[in-house]
Amino acid sequence: MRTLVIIASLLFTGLGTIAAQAHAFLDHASPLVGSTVPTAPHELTLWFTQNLEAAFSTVEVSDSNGGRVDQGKPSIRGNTMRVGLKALSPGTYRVRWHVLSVDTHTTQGSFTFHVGGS
Ligand SMILES: [Cu+2]
Repeated sequence: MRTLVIIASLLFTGLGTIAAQAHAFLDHASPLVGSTVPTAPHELTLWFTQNLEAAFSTVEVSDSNGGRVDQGKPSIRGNTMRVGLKALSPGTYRVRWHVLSVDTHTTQGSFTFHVGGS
């Protein structure tokens, strides 16, 4: 009987570990990751797999020269992060995000999107 209890508690510990590994990863973005958009977007939106802690979650968008083209502080609501964009000329832009999810884990990543020319 005691053995059973120990096995059961090990199983629960194992499950807890698996659940805690579900960090906030990027689910999808607008503009889409790696996409080419015909017209310059006025806003970048990121959707994550978990809710975010707004105070510790940031995003930066930069042009091919490394200049910031985002409007600064993102607005965060639940699992969604939005930031306004300056007027973008045709070119490639890099998005770098760094977030703290409500399970207290930090994750980060980056991707590019392209604004097409005429
Ligand atoms: Cu996590």
